[in-house]
Amino acid sequence: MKEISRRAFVATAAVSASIMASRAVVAQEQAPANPQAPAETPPAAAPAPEPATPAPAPAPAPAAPKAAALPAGPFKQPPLPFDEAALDPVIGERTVALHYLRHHASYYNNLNAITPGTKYAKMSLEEIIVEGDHDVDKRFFNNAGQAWNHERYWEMLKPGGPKVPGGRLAQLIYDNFGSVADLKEKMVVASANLFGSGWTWLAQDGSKLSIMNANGGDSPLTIGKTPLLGIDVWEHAYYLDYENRRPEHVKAVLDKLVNWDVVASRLK
Ligand code: MN3
Repeated sequence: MKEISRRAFVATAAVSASIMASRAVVAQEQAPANPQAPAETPPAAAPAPEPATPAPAPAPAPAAPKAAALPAGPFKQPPLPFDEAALDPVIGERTVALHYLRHHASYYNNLNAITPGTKYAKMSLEEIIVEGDHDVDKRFFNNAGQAWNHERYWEMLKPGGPKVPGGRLAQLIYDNFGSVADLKEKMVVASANLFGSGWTWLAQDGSKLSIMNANGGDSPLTIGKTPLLGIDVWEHAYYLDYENRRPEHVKAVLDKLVNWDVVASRLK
């Protein structure tokens, strides 16, 4: 069945190539005689032959990847601190599986491929981020940044934590933003204004909290601030569940998933 379709396609392509070739010859031959003359209209290409058999049924959706693909090291991806279905329905199981096992894992695989024999081979992720930020070759910075960002991301989404900030973190949010609701609203707006792929961060600098957008794998680490809470707004983080509705996704994560104990534990 497939073989017939492929042969039909090859035959059609061969006819088209032949027509194109003859057109080129005609144009070349006519050009010197009368450059202003309109190009000869070639005969219309023959319609593609109908396939002899019905098209095959669409393949079933691929299963979520399995943990066997985890990077071997020396840079190793930490285990996901919850079940892949644990964030459903805010973030679906398939999104988590693809995000963790393919996207996040790829950054360790890349580091394991590119760091041997370089000054980065023995560094921690944080050290690569700070050092690699000044390197013209951004592969080290980008992959270490994304590996590190996602480690904090999964940790911060770990189910079971309080859904509202408390203690010193609550006071800092009150002092800097007026309320938790205002902080969340500003983060949603900021995320919507981030052009392309990146992260919307809540960062700390002493008693000052601020919201910042970062492109690609950048983070507050590169400007000496403490990353408290980072929302991944690369499309792979939300597209299966929210399509292009990024603000809706960010609001749902802030309202329903963030483990505020983990965020508070990052305060300096
Ligand atoms: Mn991501």
